[in-house]
Amino acid sequence: MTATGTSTTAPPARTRLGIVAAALCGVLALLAALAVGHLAAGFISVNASPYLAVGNGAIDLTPVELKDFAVRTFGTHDKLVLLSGMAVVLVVAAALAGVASRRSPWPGTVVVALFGVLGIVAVAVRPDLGPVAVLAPLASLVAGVVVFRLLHHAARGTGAGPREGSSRRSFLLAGAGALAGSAVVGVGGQLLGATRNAAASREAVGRLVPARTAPAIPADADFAKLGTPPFLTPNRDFYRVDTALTVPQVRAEDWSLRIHGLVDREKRYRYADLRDRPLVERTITMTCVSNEVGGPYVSTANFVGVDLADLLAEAGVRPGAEQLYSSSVDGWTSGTPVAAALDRGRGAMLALGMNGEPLPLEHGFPARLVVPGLYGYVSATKWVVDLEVTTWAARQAYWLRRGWAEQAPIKTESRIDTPRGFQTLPAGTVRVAGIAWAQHTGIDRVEVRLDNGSWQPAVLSAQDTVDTWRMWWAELRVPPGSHQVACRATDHGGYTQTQDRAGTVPDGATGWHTITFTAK
Ligand SMILES: Nc1nc2c(c(=O)[nH]1)N[C@H]1C(S)=C(S)[C@@H](COP(=O)(O)O)O[C@H]1N2
Ligand SMILES: [Mo]
Repeated sequence: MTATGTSTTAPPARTRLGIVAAALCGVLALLAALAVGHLAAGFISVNASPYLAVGNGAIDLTPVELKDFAVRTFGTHDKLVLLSGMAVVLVVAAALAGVASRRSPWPGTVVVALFGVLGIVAVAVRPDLGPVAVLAPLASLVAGVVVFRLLHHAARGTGAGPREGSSRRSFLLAGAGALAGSAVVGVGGQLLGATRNAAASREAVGRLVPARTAPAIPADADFAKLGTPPFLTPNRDFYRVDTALTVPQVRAEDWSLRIHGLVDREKRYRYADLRDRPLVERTITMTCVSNEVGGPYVSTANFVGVDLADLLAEAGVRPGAEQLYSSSVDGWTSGTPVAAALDRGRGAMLALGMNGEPLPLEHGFPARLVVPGLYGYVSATKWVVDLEVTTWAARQAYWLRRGWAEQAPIKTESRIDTPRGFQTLPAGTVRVAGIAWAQHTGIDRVEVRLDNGSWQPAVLSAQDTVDTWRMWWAELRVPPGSHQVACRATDHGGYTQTQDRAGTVPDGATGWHTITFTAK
């Protein structure tokens, strides 16, 4: 307990910090440490910023069930949730460390230093950062310890005691100074980091004009007026799934792609070499394996790039090659069957552009892989820098090591977009509309069913190619009351979606999308 003002034992009271001051010492030292780390990272790479590095480390260490839950629950906001959660934990821990240091600065010093060590480890294990990068968390550690000691010293006597008033003033000054300094340093780091942004490089690329364009999209390829998505997903609406807390910044002029492994000759391609080739354009619907039945992780774009099969042929794939193991600049990896990558009928691409622009930074600028018909985690490496031709035994990609399947063709699925679940509508004729996809096989028909009635056929949009989604609509006679509507697709291979519900792990969800609505 704090000594009260009536206490006559002045010496212990003078050396004991007030509880608020003690907590502030911890929190302000934390802020200073993070800010200094961020500034130092500004000179190296944003990913060396200890806070981001610890967040990235947390993502890589998260058990697959938890990660799946986070993606399901928070969707694309999962990263914001993680960073905010970390902030809360750090602030609380720093405050507690401060409170534990009311008599002596040592407990707080140790905790601050331990945080620093955590940052150093998180940066040191990142595959995309060189050894110099640990200087950022090291600077962070030093700043945290120094600021904590200085504030702690200034706070002496802020507990009840004879010097209470004056020491409170000097502590407040020191605290305000630390706060302002952290803000300046942190913003400086942010501005410095922004100068390494790849946006200007992307701007400078200009138009990527395909020599071979994709087949024209049929006029009635979507039923957007009836509540389906537009056929081509605008880039800003295209779903985004990746493990990167900060979008990797790779300038086209610094980028190159290496092809090696089971090949006759190792190859290295620069951006300028590739963009000067005759480019191909393909319309492709991408899907994430983490898409729940009815989920949002499916989008379609016109991709422009080069045939992956051309690049692999130039390197000369050797017999015995099974896996194309691709790595992104931030160390994420993916394993694609070599057969799928070489199959010219499938049309796997190294894409440089998307919907008439260079790839957006968050979709993999300068270059990514896109392989029609395979879930993104086994095919669609963004910020790709390395292709190793190898075997399945030799390399295990990021999600394979975390329990997802080695082979992951996209499953035939369909989704209801209108009505929305739990919507209330006038009874009578209700129009149901949605999307269906069966990449590389093609959608043959979609049926809908009210409650447990009989299946009735939906009207399908014109087929673009078998690699893109199709839209559908149907009208149902609906009496007043609460109802369920379900849909199911059948592909050109004759497969009708199974009713059996399966979760996303290990190779994609199954089941019929069913929604509940009320007719009045
Ligand atoms: N570098 C990198 N590439 C990646 C991923 C990733 O985490 N890192 N995620 C993959 C997954 S799981 C999917 S579904 C697609 C999503 O691509 P998009 O974000 O452009 O929609 O990217 C793939 N490429
Ligand atoms: Mo994915």
